[in-house]
Amino acid sequence: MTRTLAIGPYNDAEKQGLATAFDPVFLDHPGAIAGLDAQHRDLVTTVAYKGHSAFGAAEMGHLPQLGLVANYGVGYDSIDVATATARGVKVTNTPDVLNDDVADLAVAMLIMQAREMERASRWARSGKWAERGEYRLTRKVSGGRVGIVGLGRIGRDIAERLAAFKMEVHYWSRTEKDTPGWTYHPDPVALAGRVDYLVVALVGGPETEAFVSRDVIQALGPHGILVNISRGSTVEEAALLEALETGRIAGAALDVFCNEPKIDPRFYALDNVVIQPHTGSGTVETRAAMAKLQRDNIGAFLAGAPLMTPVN
Ligand code: 8YV
Repeated sequence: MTRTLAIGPYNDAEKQGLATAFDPVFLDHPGAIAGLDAQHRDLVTTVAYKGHSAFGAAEMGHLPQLGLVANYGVGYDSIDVATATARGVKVTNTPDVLNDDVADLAVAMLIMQAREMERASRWARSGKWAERGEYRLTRKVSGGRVGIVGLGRIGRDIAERLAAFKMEVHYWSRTEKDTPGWTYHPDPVALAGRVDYLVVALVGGPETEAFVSRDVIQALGPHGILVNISRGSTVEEAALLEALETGRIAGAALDVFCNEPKIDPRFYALDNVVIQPHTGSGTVETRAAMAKLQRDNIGAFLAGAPLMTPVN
């Protein structure tokens, strides 16, 4: 019986990689752990985790010998790290290898929303271009003012890309960073009031829950566009929906939502929202790199070597 469980929606290549390296038992969902027989659960030392369902005290409680939860993803807000630490369980994630893809998508979504690319495409496809003429004018991105909420590794990569678009870069972060030419705002409401575009690049989890609050959204104003590539939980979603429905902000481009993938259907009815199904890191190259880093962490743990990217 294997010491490793691979839990979550792995694709074929990821399954193959894990199977070759560790011959794990694959489970679709953490809820399936309880269904394993107790003899097997007692042997498990390692979990390769993927997905966004909660992995907490109940799941860990079924695995008395658990020593490692190796998360597939930079964000590990679904894993109860405090409980893991208290139980002596190490947690690892997959930072950095996805920064480029997530930053690329953030920039693409910002432009897509400002230039109304999805609506303009529909205009052309539906024959309206030929019937009614040119699509209406949209908004200029280059040279605009952008605010980044959370200047971690991904936030910084987004800001660098947008600086190349000659944008004025403003940011909020827990502490001021060494970023010559970029303007720090200790207050997220003040930041939102100064910019045309607000890009959320926070970590998920209880500390950032609804950090982009009703007041922040209100401050962004009727010409403002919100981009979120972090977690649905970082934005006060009810306030965002209201602001989009009533024109209190101009639009949003969202890769993440509360209750993914069963997102609030009110989003589907909105013309001023670009929706992506949480694909920030979703390229063949980056997902392969994430899968490898997850396997490297598991390999190191099983060999008693230092972990590559521990979070606790
Ligand atoms: C997910 C992500 O890992 O890295 C993160 O934090 O949100 C994504 O890259 C991916 O969707 C697989 O669950």
